[in-house]
Amino acid sequence: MEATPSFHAPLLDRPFAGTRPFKAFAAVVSLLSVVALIIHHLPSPSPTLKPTPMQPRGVAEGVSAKSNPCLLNQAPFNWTNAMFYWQRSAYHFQPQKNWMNDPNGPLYHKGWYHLFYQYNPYSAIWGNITWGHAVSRDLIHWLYLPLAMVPDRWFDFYGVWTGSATLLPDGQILVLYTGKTNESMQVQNLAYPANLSDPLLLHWLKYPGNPVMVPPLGIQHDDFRDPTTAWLGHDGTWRLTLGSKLGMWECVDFYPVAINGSVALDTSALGPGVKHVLKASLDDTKVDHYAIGSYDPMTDKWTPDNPEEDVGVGLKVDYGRYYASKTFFDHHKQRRVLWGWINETDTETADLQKGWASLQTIPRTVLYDNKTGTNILQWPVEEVESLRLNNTVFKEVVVEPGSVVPLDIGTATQLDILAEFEIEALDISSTTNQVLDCGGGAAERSTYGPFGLLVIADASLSELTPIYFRPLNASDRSLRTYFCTDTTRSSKASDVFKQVYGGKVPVLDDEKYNMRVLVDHSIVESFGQGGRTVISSRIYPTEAIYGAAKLLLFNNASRVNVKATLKIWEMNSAFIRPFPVEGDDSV
Ligand code: DQQ
Repeated sequence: MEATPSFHAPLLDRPFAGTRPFKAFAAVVSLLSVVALIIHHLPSPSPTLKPTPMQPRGVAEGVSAKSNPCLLNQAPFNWTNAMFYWQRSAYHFQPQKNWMNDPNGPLYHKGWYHLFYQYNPYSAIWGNITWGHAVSRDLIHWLYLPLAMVPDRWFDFYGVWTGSATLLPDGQILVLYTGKTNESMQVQNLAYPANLSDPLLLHWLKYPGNPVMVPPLGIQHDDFRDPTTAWLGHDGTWRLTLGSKLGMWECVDFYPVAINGSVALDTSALGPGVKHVLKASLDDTKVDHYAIGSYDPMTDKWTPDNPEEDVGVGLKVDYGRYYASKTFFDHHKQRRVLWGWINETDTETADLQKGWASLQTIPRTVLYDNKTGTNILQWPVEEVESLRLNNTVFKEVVVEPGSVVPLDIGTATQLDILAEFEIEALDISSTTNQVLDCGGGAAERSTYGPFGLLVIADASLSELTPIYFRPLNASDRSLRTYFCTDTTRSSKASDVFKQVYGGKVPVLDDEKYNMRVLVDHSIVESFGQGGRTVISSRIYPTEAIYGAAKLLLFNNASRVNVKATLKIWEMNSAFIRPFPVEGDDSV
């Protein structure tokens, strides 16, 4: 396929002002020492109660309520139904309506993947938190099921909050979740399926002896939440981690990765050749941070490989709009699968008008990157490729400094893009030092970049979202590369939070620059260098929608040509609809 270059520099001038890049700061954290959970014989099940409808609660009443403070003084944009309709994703999981946040208790059981999620059955803003439930054969096409758990006991009266599932060796499934009690204390509760032989796990029972854990001495009553999947220790005791506070850790995740980088491991795996990833969702900044380290099962102590890149000060799971992620070991396909919550960057007023808010990422496999030894690799599960339709290939398209090249692919709102870039005539020694990071966005030029893709752009480039590499000279004359997404020009609407996202990405000597980008209407998930650095972003264009959405290459380097080779698939929509469960109207 031929691509026609267009020689002008449309990214140099900003047609409208963006917000300053947001800077995460290091939080001082405290992780509760590993808590032993001894699982006793379970008592006989008791019937669950009907959900009690409650008034929606706002920011002041709880964690996780969405807020984009900088939008408070913005005049509301004149959104139309056609714009709202376009924003809804076609192949990402989201409920039929209303609010969703954290993924909870993912598991595989009798041929079905189960996803539970924090869900408000009554509104498109956070509140009334229950466990929504959906099942899938392949992690892509989903069937909504009735709510799995609702706040109906004193120990979860103000919300069935986040939790994880543990599969016991005898086949039982146990869920531990945080309940916010009738006195607003955060406690940990046990729940289990009423009927394990039901592949859909439709009915869930709460252990009558709940709570099984209450905040220990010295921990505030509202700083004790989000238990991980448990793992079996050398002494036959199950262990798990929970988040607590100096700088609140939410949704902690803790799992082993194989150093050889080729296999995934069950959560209880230990021994030589194994490292452990510790992830925390930082409540202050709403960012998921992780670090790789060593776990000593005898002392239950985890030590980061690189103390300068400890949890909270080093790597992010995803540098975009992403939070509360959780992995599970998929024993069916022997892989570790990561889910993450992507929230909105528009206003709550707009969410209420749309009738929905938030979606989940495409599930990603996670492996240790044995080439760099410093990071994990995230990659969309292979099943997403079943949605690929026709593809278009572009070979060695030369993009000159300060130019864009339109890619003629027809409809450009549902795409899976694989792109490889080479810089011509790289000469590190002759360049000067430059500002590291993603800079002020794609309009900020330097010797070798930025270069990459413009997704969801209109013909006049009045709206566009650049996804790009920014190779820069560090002071030691090494080349350091950043992988970035600039949403500052993705929408003309002023009541949308816009930001430049990104982080450093290792590019090894024998590697070309490569990215994979999943475009699905208002969600764009980008994977740099095979998934070493990942960025999920929300975009709300007003003109670059439906048939007006285009895809282009750009090169805003000041001195070098870039050569791009791409394979681009149009993506089908996933089949996501209610499961016909008799007598249920809650899904
Ligand atoms: N969301 C849940 C909490 C968790 C927070 C409440 C993270 O359990 O800490 O909806 O988004």
